[in-house]
Amino acid sequence: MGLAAYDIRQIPEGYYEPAVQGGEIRQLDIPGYQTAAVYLPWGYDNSDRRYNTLYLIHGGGDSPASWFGSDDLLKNLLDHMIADGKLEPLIVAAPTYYEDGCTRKGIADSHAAVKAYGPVLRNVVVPLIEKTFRTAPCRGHRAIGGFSMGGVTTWFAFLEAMDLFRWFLPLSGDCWAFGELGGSSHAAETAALLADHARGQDFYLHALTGTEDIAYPNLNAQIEAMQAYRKEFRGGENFFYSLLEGGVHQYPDIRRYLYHALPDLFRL
Ligand code: FER
Repeated sequence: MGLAAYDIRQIPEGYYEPAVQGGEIRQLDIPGYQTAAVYLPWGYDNSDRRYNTLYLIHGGGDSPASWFGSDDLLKNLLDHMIADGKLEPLIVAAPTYYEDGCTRKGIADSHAAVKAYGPVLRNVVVPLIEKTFRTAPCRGHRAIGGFSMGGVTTWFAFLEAMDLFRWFLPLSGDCWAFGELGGSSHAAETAALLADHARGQDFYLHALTGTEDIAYPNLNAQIEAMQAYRKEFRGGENFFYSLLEGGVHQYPDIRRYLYHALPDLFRL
């Protein structure tokens, strides 16, 4: 297949160890929802600049701590990328689609939570992040990405929030507009719907997954179907698809996708 690229960069040795210039993780209370984690880059408190913001959504059954808190691996990776000039300093907001007190986090419950999340993201999460932190508050400076159910969330944002986000990074997750695993079960309809929302819009979409990832068949079928819409999804211009040979449905490979894809965001 022509679109897929297999050149996903490897994370350099030492990037998971603490960097000399380290950012900070803050917890942010979101009304009605479980607490979000927010990465602020090194130097945030000593500047008055505004930052690009990535909204980064966790997988089903996981939490913001899956990105920031359970370990420092992603924080250290971002710190090193920024310190080495590979990535402009940015804010990474990791909110959750799970409501306060939610304990049912199976696939059907998570699907329902993600489907209901669009208005929350729009009316609660983004405004609160932008009130609390010095973000650059316009779509050219906002990205959304996520892993698995967070990838599903990212595709919903593509359909529902093109006015809020310009940059989209679905990681090992397909579009569920036509139901669970809709990227494969309803590939043609999904592609047509996405194309309807893409038409005439200025956006950047980079989907990434691994060939051994459980979501690969679903995402791959969807991406193949999307390639029928050449005017809307222009490979190498606004549409990218990267595959890691042997990559699996786990955060270590997902962090590698972020390492590979983040430097190309926010280039206007
Ligand atoms: C997929 C997208 C999301 C997928 C699985 C998920 C199997 C999520 C699963 C979960 O949260 O348990 O394409 O393929």
